[in-house]
Amino acid sequence: MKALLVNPEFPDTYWSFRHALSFEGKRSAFPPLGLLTISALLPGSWERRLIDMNVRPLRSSDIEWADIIFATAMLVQKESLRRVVELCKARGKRVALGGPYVTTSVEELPPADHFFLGEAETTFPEFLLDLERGEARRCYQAAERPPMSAAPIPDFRLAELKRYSAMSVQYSRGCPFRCEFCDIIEIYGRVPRTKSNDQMLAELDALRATGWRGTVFIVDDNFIGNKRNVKRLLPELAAWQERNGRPFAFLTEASVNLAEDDELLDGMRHAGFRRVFLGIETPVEESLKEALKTQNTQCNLLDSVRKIQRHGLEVMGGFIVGFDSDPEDIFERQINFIRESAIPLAMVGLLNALPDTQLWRRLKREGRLLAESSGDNTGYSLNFVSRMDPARLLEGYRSIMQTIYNPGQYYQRALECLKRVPQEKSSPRQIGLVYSVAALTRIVFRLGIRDRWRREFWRFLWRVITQQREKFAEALRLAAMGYHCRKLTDAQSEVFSPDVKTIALPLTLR
Ligand code: B12
Ligand code: SF4
Repeated sequence: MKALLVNPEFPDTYWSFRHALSFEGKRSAFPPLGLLTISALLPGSWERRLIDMNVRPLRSSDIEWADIIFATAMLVQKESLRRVVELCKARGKRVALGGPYVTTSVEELPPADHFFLGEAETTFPEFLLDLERGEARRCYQAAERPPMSAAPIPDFRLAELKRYSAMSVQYSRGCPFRCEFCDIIEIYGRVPRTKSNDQMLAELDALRATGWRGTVFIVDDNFIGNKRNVKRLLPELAAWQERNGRPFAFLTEASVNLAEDDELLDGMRHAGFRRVFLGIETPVEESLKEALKTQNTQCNLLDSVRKIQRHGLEVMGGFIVGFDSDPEDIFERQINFIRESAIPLAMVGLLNALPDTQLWRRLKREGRLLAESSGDNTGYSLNFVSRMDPARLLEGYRSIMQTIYNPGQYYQRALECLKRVPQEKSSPRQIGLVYSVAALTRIVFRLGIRDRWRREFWRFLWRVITQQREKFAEALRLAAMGYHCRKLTDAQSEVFSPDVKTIALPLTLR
């Protein structure tokens, strides 16, 4: 059998990092780990090809070659997925779909042959047996979430590693918290399941054996969801890094209560964690309570961020506007918080009701749902009737994005962040390699010569060189990321019109 695994195209959003990746000569930030996992579950005798459409186009010849197509998607990829299915079905191919969009969608799904809802470690082997017997069903959904011991080592070699800026591995699934807007706890559950230490280290060995060096994203929804197990893993991870010449710099996602735990912070630092994405959401306590994000109300958020930064971790943050409890001055408060926290990469989004979340169910009860979310919470669209006047909300959201990604503001935050986060002596070679001469030349040409904000760029660089020269490579990375976010902000603001996307659409439920 010949299996074609397809990751549909992402739109150009803040999360695509596209404008920053071009400096490094990369096509995409991360490979599709779900498909690499599925590939590892296929029988050894099967031939397989991965087409990540964010890295290379899907050609007719790829489809012709295949006996069966396996495609994944997040909500935000649904249009591209639909086109992929049409192309494959037009050629008479068998198509199977899985991933978060298929799992949570309330809309009619594209006309594929098989659907996998939820995690596939137990259902996929069952499907393969059914297929062999000619009895493959239309829908597969496990009665229970599989243990992480069932997850195979992903088929890393299937991906064109050179085209990505980072690799992904996963340690745990699920999160113990209960934020109202979150679909993680619906898809992956509230009891975090982790891999064993041996399993995790074997995965890292496999990744290292591919020749990969540099950033590795531990894609857990909340890396510290099971603190007890993480604390057991971290010393082993640090020892593994030491033994292997510190090949990886880790990046992950965690809840803000990470700041309460010095043992965890020290453990992460020693194990080579360099960046962490925190779900901060909002500095407004009432809105946090409304969102059931109580873990963020039990601390001083600014102090927590500062403490994490002091432990050698650059903080990236997720922020949301559009809660019912948001006060009129929410936009200024978010801007001030982001400035004071020195978070360069602040991913601010509009509250979106993702399918089948607690928020979705409440808004449905209240008769306030308008449509399925586009999946992109930065796209100037609301899928529910907001308490705040929608035009004011969208305008305020725009003002946040334009302010925080204004180069003056952005470079200031980046400088402050560099100052706060101590440089690790033993960062992997990645920084040197990634920001090689070619990347440096591209950045200088684009930001220092062609860009209309070049004066701010040179001022930023001058201050880095004179005050924190050892962080030069980090500074360039941040400059590239800021450029990406500004390009998107400019592009989105141009097409933004407060009344276009808030029109009620008929909601068709599956
Ligand atoms: C890494 C990651 C990213 C990476 C991209 C990774 C990539 N190239 O695919 C980055 C950081 C770029 C990213 C961005 C975004 N992401 Co994201 N991301 C994740 C994260 C944390 C891990 C994904 C992963 O690798 N998982 C590990 C693999 C093993 O799990 P899996 O993909 O679920 O696959 C399993 C099953 O689903 C199934 N399966 C999956 N596909 C298929 C296909 C077939 C055929 C079969 C049989 C089975 C199958 O089998 C696998 C094994 O069980 C998930 C959360 C999560 N826990 O998965 C969110 C998640 C997928 N992202 C999400 C979102 C919303 C986004 C953004 C839109 C951000 C935003 N908030 O606006 C952007 C969109 C990207 C863009 N450019 O616009 C949502 C998706 C919700 C939805 N219903 O679609 C998730 C679930 C998290 C969340 N709630 O916020 N993301
Ligand atoms: S902490 Fe993050 S992953 Fe956990 S429930 Fe809240 S939003 Fe979801």
